[in-house]
Amino acid sequence: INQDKTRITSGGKSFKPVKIRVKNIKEIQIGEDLIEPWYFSPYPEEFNDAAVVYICEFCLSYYISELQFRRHKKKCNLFHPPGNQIYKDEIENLAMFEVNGKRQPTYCQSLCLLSKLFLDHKLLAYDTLPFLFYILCYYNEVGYCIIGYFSKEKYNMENNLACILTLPQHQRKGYGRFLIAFSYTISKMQGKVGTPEKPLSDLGLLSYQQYWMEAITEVLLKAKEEISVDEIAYQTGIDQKDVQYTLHLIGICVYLGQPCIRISNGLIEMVKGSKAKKRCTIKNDYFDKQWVPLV
Ligand code: 1VU
Repeated sequence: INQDKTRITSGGKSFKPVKIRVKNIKEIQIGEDLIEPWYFSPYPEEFNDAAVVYICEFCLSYYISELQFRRHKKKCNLFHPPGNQIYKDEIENLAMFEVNGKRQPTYCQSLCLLSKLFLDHKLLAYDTLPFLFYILCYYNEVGYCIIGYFSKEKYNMENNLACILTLPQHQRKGYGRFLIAFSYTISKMQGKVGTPEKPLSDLGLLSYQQYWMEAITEVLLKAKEEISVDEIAYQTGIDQKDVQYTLHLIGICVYLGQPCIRISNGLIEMVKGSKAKKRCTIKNDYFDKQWVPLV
């Protein structure tokens, strides 16, 4: 380990130095929440010694001085992400905003810095121009506070999601599932199927496996007759490879003279139970009627 806290490791046969960055930010405060980051994120170097990094819950700008942060809060006039509101659920007080990385580079770079604190396996996108960002917020009388987001490359024909995050204080409440479902809803609106960018983190994989399993089982249970992998992909927006992967993963592909699908009562109960737990599901009526996916 060097003095600058980088570690030189061997990367296989030919010796390749690999820099491993150690966690640099001790705590962040965003809104009312004080959160301990999980990983390194390239905030300016002077932030490394700060006890707390203060992050504005609306514009995501960051400060190490509480005084400067308070001054910022007095004059910050942003009360929602700087993009178009494309979805609103007035029962759950949830809204989705589409932010263009080309038009709002500062906000999107701040969002990437924030999300890197909880993502280990992704490089930080300094160039936000090729991405759209879909920000999930809950709203109250003060404004629209970020819960999580996913990004999507504008001109990628395969990947319908590049990066996904639910802020730690909101995790395990179904928002990750909501964001994943949203990415597939957009694919279906575009008449496409899609897959998330690889690699997936451990938590990303767990969330996707659960989503794929529920979405595919639901289609299978509704099917009145034989159904092909292509048809399942079409109905769910999940690409054919992920459909096949999931069918094998849940072990419902059996060979009875020909490939068949056998769904156990256990799986049906599990999917029903999981659905019953979900607080927020996507409703087509809640989309802005004027909005169409950009790409
Ligand atoms: O709650 P259920 O059991 O009904 O469903 C969960 C569960 O099956 C699974 N899951 C987990 N299982 C075990 N331990 C966990 N900690 C865990 N977290 C999730 O996923 C189902 C959905 O759960 P959720 O809808 O409540 O999901 P969250 O809101 O907690 O968000 C999931 C993500 C992955 C977004 C969240 O954990 C997160 O932001 N993690 C840090 C960043 C990250 O790893 N992102 C994914 C990187 S991969 C990538 O971006 C490329 C596409």
